Amino acid sequence: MKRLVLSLALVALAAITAACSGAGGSTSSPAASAPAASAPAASAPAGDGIVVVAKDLKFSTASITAPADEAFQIVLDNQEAAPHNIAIKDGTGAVVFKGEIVTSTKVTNEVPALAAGAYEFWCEVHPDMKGTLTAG
Ligand SMILES: [Cu+2]
Repeated sequence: MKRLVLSLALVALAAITAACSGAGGSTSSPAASAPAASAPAASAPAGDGIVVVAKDLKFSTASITAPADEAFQIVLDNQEAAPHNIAIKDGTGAVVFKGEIVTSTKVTNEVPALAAGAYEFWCEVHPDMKGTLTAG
C-alpha cells in the first residue's frame, strides 16, 4: 500500500515536471513568423512625361525618348533665371516643335505626335543646350 502511494506520487511529480518543461520550453508561436507588413510602395507614380531640367545653362539630360506616333509631354523645369525653352527638329533640320520660353518655372510642352526616328531638342535662347530625342 505504501509503495503504491509512493509510485503514484512519483507519477504525479513526473507529470508536473513534464507539464512545466512543456510549457516553459520552446515557445515558438506561429505569430512570431508572421510576414512583415506590406511595405509602402517604393516607386513613385511613374510620372508619365519626360522631365528636362534646365540649370546652369545646361539641360539635365542629353537624350530623351518618346513614343512614336502619339502626342506626348515634355516638362521643362527651368530652375534658374535664364530663359529657356525646348524646341525640336527632325533629322532634316525641320523644326517640328517650339516650346514656350520661360524663366524660373516649369512648363509642360504638349508635343504633337512624331514619326519614329531621331530628333534633336534644343533651347532657342542657348543653342548650345541640346540633346537627342528618339521617338520610337
Ligand atoms: Cu536656354
